[in-house]
Amino acid sequence: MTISTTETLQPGRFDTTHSEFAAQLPKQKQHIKEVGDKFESRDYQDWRQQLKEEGFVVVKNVLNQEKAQHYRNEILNWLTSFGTPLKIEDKSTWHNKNLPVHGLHNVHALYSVSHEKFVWDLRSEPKIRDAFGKVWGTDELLVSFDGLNIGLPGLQDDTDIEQARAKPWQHVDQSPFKQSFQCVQGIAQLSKGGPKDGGLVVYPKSHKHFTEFTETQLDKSKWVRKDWLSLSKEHVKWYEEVKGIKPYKVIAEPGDLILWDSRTIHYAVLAESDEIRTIAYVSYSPASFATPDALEKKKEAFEKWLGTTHWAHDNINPRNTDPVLANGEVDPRNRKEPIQKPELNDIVLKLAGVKPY
Ligand SMILES: O=C(O)CCC(=O)C(=O)O
Ligand SMILES: [Fe+2]
Repeated sequence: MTISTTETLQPGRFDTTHSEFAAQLPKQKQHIKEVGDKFESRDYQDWRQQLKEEGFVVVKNVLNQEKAQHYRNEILNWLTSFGTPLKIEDKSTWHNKNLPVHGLHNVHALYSVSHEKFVWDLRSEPKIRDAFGKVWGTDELLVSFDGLNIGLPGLQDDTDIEQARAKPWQHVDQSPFKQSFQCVQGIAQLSKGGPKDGGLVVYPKSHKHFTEFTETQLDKSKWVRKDWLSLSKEHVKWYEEVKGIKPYKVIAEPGDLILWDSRTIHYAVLAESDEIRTIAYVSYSPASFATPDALEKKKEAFEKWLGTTHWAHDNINPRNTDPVLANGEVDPRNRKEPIQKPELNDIVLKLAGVKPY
């Protein structure tokens, strides 16, 4: 099955007309800013200090090896559940046409995968929730309905797509209209993430220059509300040459949790090794950050088994596009619900924003 661009997969991120939250909800905005400022005003004796200072951190061993292996297997079983010739043990079958429709950068977020039971089991893991709880100072959290990243080294495709995929794609996942610490993104690392393996690249400390960057390097009249900002070569040059910030490949092991501030510049690199990258995106924020409107949208997305973006509490724009094949037809293998539905327990319903705290 052929690739679809990130744009077609994530309509919500590109919908600039949605939600006038910033202008209309000053109280909510103030609350979010206060919580974020509080985090940044303190010093910590643990990993939070690195998150605060460097804009990213690896929290070790939030899952034991058995669990990491279990979730990895679930991801690979899901990938091979579409009745295509794809076989994990046979590299010659690693062709894009044998995969479910996904984003250019190996993000899988369609076919209701965001709501598979194993994804919800992972989101419910106590040590993952605790890590975010420590950042935000509350265990009353919402979670994003986010996707997976599955990187098959040397995945075959059309040459132009292979070339596009290999290029750096520096970006931040926060709108310039949001000028404070308010979203922490996460990767539950389920495969090896050594120097040669596929993985996240960050620009340490770049989060500290977000305000200056957006005010001086962007045309303010073109600021958009979506939580996605792609950086041009000139923008990257500004960070590298004016601010002296260099990219850093994050090293992580199965069972670790990578966290980063959404204002930190980042992208992912492809593997130079044989390791299949298997990770799940997880992001949690305080339930108090969400407006009634956002909660309503979240509930609807949950009920329809739709994914959203990296953000748990805002810009809840469901990914309600069908997977479209290269020939323009909707994939006949499309699913409108997960293969195995999650258990609708209290933890899941509260994280989903369906049940109030
Ligand atoms: O897959 C990755 O490491 C990064 C993807 C990304 O940019 C994100 O999750 O915001
Ligand atoms: Fe990102």
